[in-house]
This record gives sequence, structure tokens and C-alpha cells, in this order.
Amino acid sequence: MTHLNDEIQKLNNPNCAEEEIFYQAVREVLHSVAPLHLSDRRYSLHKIAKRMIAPDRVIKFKVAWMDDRNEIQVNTGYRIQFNNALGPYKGGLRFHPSVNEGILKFLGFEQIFKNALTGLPLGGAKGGSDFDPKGKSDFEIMRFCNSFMQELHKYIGSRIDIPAGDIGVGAREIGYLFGQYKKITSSYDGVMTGKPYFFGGSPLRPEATGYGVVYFTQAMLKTENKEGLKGKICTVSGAGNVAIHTIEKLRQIGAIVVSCSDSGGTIYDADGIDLKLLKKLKLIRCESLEKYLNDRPNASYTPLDRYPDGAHAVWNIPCYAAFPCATENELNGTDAATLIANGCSCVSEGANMPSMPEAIALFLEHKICFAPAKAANAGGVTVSGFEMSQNASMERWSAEEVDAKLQNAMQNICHMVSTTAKEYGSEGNYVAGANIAGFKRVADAMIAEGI
Ligand code: NDP
Ligand code: 2IT
Repeated sequence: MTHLNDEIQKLNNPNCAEEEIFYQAVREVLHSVAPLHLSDRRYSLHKIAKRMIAPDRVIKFKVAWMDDRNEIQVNTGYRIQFNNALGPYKGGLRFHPSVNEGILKFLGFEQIFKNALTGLPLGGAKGGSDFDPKGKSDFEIMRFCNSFMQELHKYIGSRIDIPAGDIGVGAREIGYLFGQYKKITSSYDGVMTGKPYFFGGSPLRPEATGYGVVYFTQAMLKTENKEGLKGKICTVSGAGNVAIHTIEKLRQIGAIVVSCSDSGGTIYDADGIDLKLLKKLKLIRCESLEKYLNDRPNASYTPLDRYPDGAHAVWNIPCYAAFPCATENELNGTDAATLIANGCSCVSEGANMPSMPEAIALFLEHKICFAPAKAANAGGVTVSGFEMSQNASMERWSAEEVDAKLQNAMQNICHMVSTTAKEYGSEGNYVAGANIAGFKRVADAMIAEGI
């Protein structure tokens, strides 16, 4: 335990503001795994916490590319290979102006445990760039991806490190990145997941994260003897890949989804979000959500992402279940208190670490069914794992097969998380269950593999 306490102590004095978000993620995991350390001395003896917090390597590189005006632009690229105790490094790439080393370290750290929970042989990694794809032409995106891969290809491989998508990286970007990797190496292998179906992608990979969130939530509500989602009002934040497919699956099972949001504002549509319209606006045209009102005048749009008191418009809407699916730290203590006061029974995280620590504390205190990201959104990387299997064996699975396997995987994760929480004295606390179960799997492999 001294070793664990030493590591926790250091986290209270982060030496760099950029790293604070990483420390936020680390603090939560280390606090959760204290009972594990008490029950088994090996984790302290092998200094697992100290070793787990340090990424295996941080790769940082320059990405110079030519824009449409023939001007040279320079961005920074990263790949953080965090831990490969369980399998090759695996995790997405994020292209967003906010990207820095601290954000990618938090995402890579979380990915280790999420991937461990899937039960697949996958290590944890994350990467990306401060490049902003918004407003760029297809050719600019292609030239940026080509330059990015010019450097990244040295560090990845289907048995080494397999990147995928995340914010700002979808099928188009994966296509360009994969194409450039193939050109440089002459190797047609499963070095990336999230590829379009017609050249090696898995059916349902685009849908997998959002569908998985709903499958996990259904399993959690059943385990906790709570009412299901059918006929219930649900709120969703975000309007990207994860949000859209969460909304799609919620609608398929008969829930009523009344909100979505983007970085500019929030839509509230009491009649239920028009999914076809949302897809047209965000997946095809990349428009502001405000345009939703042109077709649905009875809906409302709140342009401010946050009210002056720090509350978020999405979480002001009364609901049975809330699904934060946009980005990290998008749901604060005020939002959590409002959700609880309005009778919310369940919060399920589609985004990575969307709830701030004070929000999570309130959810747990009030016995809200709370599904933490590393368990609830593991469906995306699970189907990435299925894509790797299909590529390696030169097989194609049907959408029905992938869907059945995804449902099974999310139910298994839910079972493991809830039984682990119970075993370590925190029944119903899925944060503790997910952190302990994920940490234990990785830690046991690290001990067995030696230093
Ligand atoms: P997309 O790029 O498809 O969509 C992101 C959405 O979030 C957009 O609606 C975007 O708004 C909004 N958004 C992004 N940054 C901010 C911000 N700083 N403030 C407010 N809104 C913001 O990304 P994904 O849907 O793929 O990812 C969403 C979340 O899910 C992320 O946390 C990601 O890490 C996580 N995740 C993704 C997985 C995947 O398979 N893609 C798997 C597991 C987790 P706008 O349109 O205005 O930019
Ligand atoms: O956060 C995530 O799990 C992802 N962005 C998907 C990772 C993957 O390798 O599919």
C-alpha cells in the first residue's frame, strides 16, 4: 500500500497544467484499486501502479502539409504507446485543435483498462494531432493524413500498434491513412481499424460504440433490477459518431431521445430527435445543429454550450437516462445535481471521461445507475478487435454475426464489472468494478511477464 499511497500523493501536485486531465484519470483508477492492493501484496511489490502510469513511449512528430492555397502548414502529431502487456497497442487517433500530450495520455491510460475489459488481446494506446479538420477540403485532409502517416508508419503494424478513429477521425481519414501506409510499406494488412467496409472494414464498426453503450446500459439496468429504456425519455449530448449511433439504437429499442448537441449548442426536440435529419446535417453536410430548426420548427436550440453558472443545456432536460457522448469533462457537478433533482435514474458514458469527478461522486452517492466510459463505450474497440480478426483470417463476418458478438461482449463486460464491484465490497459501484477488473487483468500480465 505504501507504494500506492506514494503514487497517489504525487498526483496531488501535478507539475504541468496540460497534464491535469491525465492525473484526473489516474487518480480515479488508483483510488479504486486500493482494495485490490490491500488484498494482494504482489501489486505493491512489483510497483505496478508506478509502472502502469508511465507510458511505454511518447512519440511526438512534426506534420508539415500543403493547404489548398499552396501554403505550408505545420501541426504536431503524437502516438502514445501506453501498455502492451495484454496485446499490441490499440486505440484511436484524435484530430482536434485541443489535442496535446496531456489529453492523449489520459485517453491512452483509459484505453488500457477499457481494452482489458473486452477480454481481447489488446494493449492500450492513443494518438492524434492538433490539426482541425473543420472547414478543410477533402484534398487538404488527404494531404494532412499523408504527411501524418509518413512519420507514424515507422511505429505501427498489425502486431505492434493498430490505430483507429476518435474525434475528427472517421472512415474518410482512416481511408487516407490506410492508403498512405499501404503505399509506403507495400503491405496490405490490418494495420488500422475503422476502415470502410469495401476494403477490409468490419460491418457495424461505425455503429459499434453507440450500439454498445445501449447494450451495456440495458444489461446494467437489468442487473440492478431497474426499469428498462423502452418508452423512457433519454437525453444524449454530442452529434458525432458515438452520439448518432447511441440515438439510433435507443430509438430502435423504443426509447424517446429528445436531445443532441455539438460544440455550438443544444437541440431539444420533445417529439424525439429526427435521426435522418441529424445524420444529413452532421454526417453528410457538417452543418451547425442550428439548421435542425429549419426542418423542425417546434424544436428549440440553445446556442450557448454552457450557461453563465456553468450548467450545460443538455443536462437541464428532465430524463430517465442520460448519455454524455460528446467529449471529456462535459458534465459537471451542477449538471449532475440538476439531473438527479429532475429524477434521472441512469447515466451511461459514451464519450471518454465526460463526467467530472464531483459529478461521479454525486451519482454514486445518490445510487444512480452509473456506467463509466471504460466499460460502457468499449463496444467500439471490441468491434475493432473483430475487424483485426477478420483481416488476419481473410474472412468477412455478417452484420448479424457482429451484432450478436457485440451484444454478448457488452453483457460479459457488465457481468464482470458488477461481480468485481461486489467482490471488492462496492456492490453497485461500476466505477470501482471497471477499474479493479481492468487493472487486475493488466497487472497480472505485467507480473507474469516480469520487468
Ligand atoms: P466525432 O468527431 O464523430 O463527434 C464529436 C462530437 O462531439 C461532435 O458533435 C462535436 O461537435 C462534439 N465535440 C467535440 N469536441 C467538443 C468540445 N470540446 N465541446 C463540445 N462538443 C464537442 O467523435 P466521436 O463521436 O467519435 O467521439 C465522441 C466521444 O466518444 C469522444 O470522447 C471519444 O473519445 C469517444 N469515443 C469514441 C469512439 C469511437 O469509436 N469513435 C469509441 C469510444 C469512445 P462539433 O460537431 O461541433 O465538432
Ligand atoms: O476511445 C476508443 O475506444 C476509441 N476511440 C476506439 C479505439 C479503437 O481502437 O477502436
